[in-house]
This record gives sequence, structure tokens and C-alpha cells, in this order.
Amino acid sequence: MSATVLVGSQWGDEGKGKIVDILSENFDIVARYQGGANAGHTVMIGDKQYILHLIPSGILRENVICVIGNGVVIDPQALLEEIALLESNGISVDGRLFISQNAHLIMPYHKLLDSISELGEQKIGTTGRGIGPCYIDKYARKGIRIVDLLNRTELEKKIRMNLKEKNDLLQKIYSHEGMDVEAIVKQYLEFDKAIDKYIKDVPAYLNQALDDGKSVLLEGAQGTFLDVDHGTYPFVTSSNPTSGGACTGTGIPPTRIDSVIGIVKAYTTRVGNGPFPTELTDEEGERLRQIGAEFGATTGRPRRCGWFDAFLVSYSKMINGITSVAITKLDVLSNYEKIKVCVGYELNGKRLKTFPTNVDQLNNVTPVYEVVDGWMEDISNCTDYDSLPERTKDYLNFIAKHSGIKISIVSVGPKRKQTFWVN
Ligand code: 2SA
Ligand code: GDP
Ligand code: MG
Repeated sequence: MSATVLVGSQWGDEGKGKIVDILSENFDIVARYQGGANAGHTVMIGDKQYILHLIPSGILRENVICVIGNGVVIDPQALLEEIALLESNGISVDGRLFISQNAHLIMPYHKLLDSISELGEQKIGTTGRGIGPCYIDKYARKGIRIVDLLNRTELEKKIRMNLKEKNDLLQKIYSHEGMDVEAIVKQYLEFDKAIDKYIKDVPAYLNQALDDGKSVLLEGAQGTFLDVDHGTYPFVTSSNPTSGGACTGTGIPPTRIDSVIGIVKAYTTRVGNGPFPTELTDEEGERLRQIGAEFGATTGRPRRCGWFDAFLVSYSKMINGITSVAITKLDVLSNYEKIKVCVGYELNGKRLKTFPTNVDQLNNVTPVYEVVDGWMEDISNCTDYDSLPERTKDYLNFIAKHSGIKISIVSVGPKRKQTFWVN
């Protein structure tokens, strides 16, 4: 059996949570491979809304096993709160949730350093969840991992060593008071009791599951243009949301992945700072934000909104090797008489051949727009492709053609039943 990767094809919040929930009806296992509790993946079951941050969105289907891979950075407090919230809603995770022993732990100093770094000149607009500083420690080989929870003596030694260094940094460089070493040691020594039962050798587990004919869906968080390597650096997150990250972040090799589903919003949003060529900064942007309810699922921050960018999505198709696309939030465009679509960029009067991820260039490009007629009718009750208005189909064909993508799923509302397949 092969694995399928699901990636955000823009700047995140494309509706990955909803589509993972839909697809997971036909998958045995769903695994997260990067990011942490910065993610906010929304799933609606009936009228009840769940926002998942660390646990894969497949958890809402009782037959699905969920896995948190080594590429994820785990805030143990946030994890336990999420488990408790699910259980209080009658969703048990026991025997259905496994966590890689090699995933790194977010420590209180990571969150503090995240907020302090946002006070400096280069403001990224992070979620403040400690993501960047935790990945810094991972790559500096100073991180504390899930497996360390199993060895209390080593764990205490590692926490004390890290805190000595972090308190020096806080006091000497940032003129900030140091953190309470004893309180943090005590707090983290407690986590093993609650977390031990979920710890697993994830690469061995997932590869064996594939050998046994089980299907695995790899759930990306954030989006392609927030990727630390392929995104709009430095205005990115500190991990690899692109499809390549699914291999390093779980231990499933590239030869076992046979399809990549890109999640694409029918327009574009971004939360946090950085270039956004098709952004609508006037009341048009505000209108889109209100109709689309575009507010951060983790922080509540207003998201920046703009027109669909086919040039950007075509780059995402290339980087991720997208084989098919789920298009979401199509219903949000129902009240627009005319809809703009960006089909390319000009820089210094010249049409660009490839998408520039260089921020200086991106800040100076002029989007080339084509205008498409809107359909001006409610499509949120449509249950199949054929029932969509002709102009909606024209819009889908237009963006598919200019992005070079194949649309296989259409979403016209946040609920499960507001989803259908395109043949
Ligand atoms: P971080 O916290 O270090 O990962 O922030 C770095 C950049 O990555 C962006 N980022 C996100 N962008 C979209 N959605 C995300 N999740 C939440 C959501 C965001 C929220 O689902 O709405 O609630 O604000 C997410 N997580 C990280 C972030 O905005 C920075 O630009
Ligand atoms: P994710 O991070 O990619 O999982 O996306 P978020 O959950 O952060 O944001 C997507 C938002 O759009 C959530 O509030 C979803 O409930 C909602 N949503 C998903 N699909 C649709 C859709 O087709 N139409 C509408 N109107 N809302 C949708
Ligand atoms: Mg989100």
C-alpha cells in the first residue's frame, strides 16, 4: 500500500482540516508530519465545530488511528488539553493516538523567546506558540524529545542544561528576568505519566502498516509558501509543510508515496507578515474577510485576504508534485459580480516565467489579472458538480487551467455534506 500526502497549497488555512476529515472516512491512519500547536485545523461535525492543533483531524472518525510524527514539535500541555477536550466531547483517543519518540518538546522558554523575538525589528507575525525557537534547538542538537520523558534523570539534566543557557540569554542579551528552573523541572517530570502510553516507534509502525495493506494519509499543516525552504523566507514558519516534509517528518520513504492532494482555497489568504501580491488592502479585502470568516483558528487574528493567484498555485503544484486538488470555500465568492484571477506577475515591465520566492522581488511584482464573471447565486446547497451554475464551472475550469491543476473535490461550505467529487 502507498501513502497519500495532503498539503496546503497557499499560505495555510485552505480548509485542510475539513478535507482530512472527509478523506479519512477511507483511510486507516492519519499522521501529522510538521509544525505544532500553531496549526488550527477546523472540522465541523453537524453543528459542532472542533479546532485541532496537534492531533490529526482524522481523530473525529472512531475507526481511524492518528499519529504525530517526529517532524512535529509538541507542547505537552497543549497536547493534554486537546486530548481532554476531545474526551469531554465523548471522543476517546486511547489506543488510537500514537506519538513519535523522536518528536521534539516545546518548552516554556521556547514560547517566551518566540514572543521576545517578535519585539525586535524583524516581526514575522508568529503565532507565539514557541515553534521557531523549538526548531532552533532541534537543529542546534540541544532539543528535548518525547523519548527523554522516559528517562527522568536524563530529562532533568537536559532541562537544567538548557535552562542555564536560556536564562543567560534572557538576562544578558534581552535584559529579561530568568525562568524558574525548579518549577519547569517539576512540571516536565510530571508529563511522562500522561504521555508514556502514546509513545511509539512511528517509522516502524507506519511502514509495517503499509506492508499490511493499511492506507495512510499524511496531514500537512500551514502551507507551501510558509515552508522554511520553499516559502517566502523569512516570512515563513520553521518547518517543511511541503510534501517532501512528509517523508522526513514521519519516516515514510518517498517511494511509498503515490499521490499528493493539494488543498486550494477559491481565493487567497495569509495571516502574519510578508509579501502577498494579490492582497486586497481596501474595503474589498474586509468584505472577503467577513464573508469568508477569515480569522485565525488558533490566535483569532484577522487574516489578510485577496484574489486567487494561479501563478502561486502553479508553483505549489511543482514543488509538491500535486496530483489532484480539493478546492474549498467556493461558496464565499457567490456574491461577486466580477471575480479577478491573477494569471502571472510582471516585474520591471517584464512578465516572469517562474514564481519568485525572493521577498524583494515579490514585494515589487505587479499581478496580471483576468476578470471572470461571477455566478451570483447561492451554491452552498449544491450536492454534486452537475448542480453548480455554469459560471461556477467556468471559474473552476479557468483557475484549473491557469494553475495547471486537476480539481477532484469541491467544497461549498464548512460541513461534511457540503463536499462533492468531480469526475
Ligand atoms: P509560527 O508561529 O512561527 O509558525 O509563525 C510563522 C508564520 O507562519 C504562520 N502560521 C500560520 N499561517 C496560517 N495559519 C496558521 N494556523 C492558525 C490558523 C493561525 C492563527 O489556523 O488560523 O490562528 O493565527 C499558521 N500557523 C503559523 C504565521 O502566521 C507566521 O506568518
Ligand atoms: P486549515 O488550517 O487549512 O485546516 O483551515 P482552517 O480551519 O484554519 O480555516 C478554514 C476555515 O474555513 C474553517 O473555519 C472551516 O470550517 C471553513 N471552511 C472549510 N471549507 C469551507 C468551505 O468550503 N466553505 C466555507 N464557507 N467555509 C469552509
Ligand atoms: Mg488553519
